Amino acid sequence: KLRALIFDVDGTLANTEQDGHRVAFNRAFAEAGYDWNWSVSLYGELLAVAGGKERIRYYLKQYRPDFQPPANFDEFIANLHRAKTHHYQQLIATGSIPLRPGVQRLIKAARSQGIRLAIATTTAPTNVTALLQHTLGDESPAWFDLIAAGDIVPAKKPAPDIYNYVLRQMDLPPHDGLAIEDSDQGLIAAAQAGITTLITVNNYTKDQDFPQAVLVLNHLGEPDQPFTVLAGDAGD
Ligand code: XBP
Ligand code: MG
Repeated sequence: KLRALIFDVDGTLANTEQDGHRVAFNRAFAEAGYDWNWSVSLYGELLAVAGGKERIRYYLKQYRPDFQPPANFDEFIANLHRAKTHHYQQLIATGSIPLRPGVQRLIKAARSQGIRLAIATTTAPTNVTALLQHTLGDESPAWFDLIAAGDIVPAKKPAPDIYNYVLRQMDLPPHDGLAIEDSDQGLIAAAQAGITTLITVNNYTKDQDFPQAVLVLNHLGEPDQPFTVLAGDAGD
């Protein structure tokens, strides 16, 4: 029996990457005096690494081989990332990034049927509450039994750690939950934790492969905007 929905955030609840996180990274870099500008297509490549701090490190190593890392490199990255989080929250506060189709409907339907809700994401916890509050209202973070986010586990997706953490904290057997993800890395994380996973693709993930997904949709759908099944069995 389905007892819980476990949502990914970025790319799943909302298309936050291109116009949210990417822009926030660029603002933080410019503010710190660096000419590192992440284009829409470069950012697509950088999304191979989950986690903002991890992504900045990867970028410097792969694309800025001449960059001389300061002695306190961890602190340097943490400071840049803190500035990025600040810019991200300012962007979210403008309300320019809406929830994807069907997200609000599904969350409300689950609540009314007593299905538990949780979040399993790589992004910082404050980014999750900011997005929920600006799209679903100030009370909405409390609708979730658990918001598992960011550095709460040492290994980010595609490691299963964040999903295992959610299962443990909710005392939930994996087969009682359904994960909703948008990316191959999120799918690998959830599947390794033994959780059935539904994928809703977006522009950054539409060409990825989702062999372990129970269902792949273009989005979750609304009455006036039906979803399309891209792979899997809609269960007739
Ligand atoms: C997506 C990510 C995050 C965001 C940036 O996470 O990989 O790193 O791109 O957020 P998910 P931070 O799809 O699991 O929600 O800079 O806060 O890491
Ligand atoms: Mg995602």
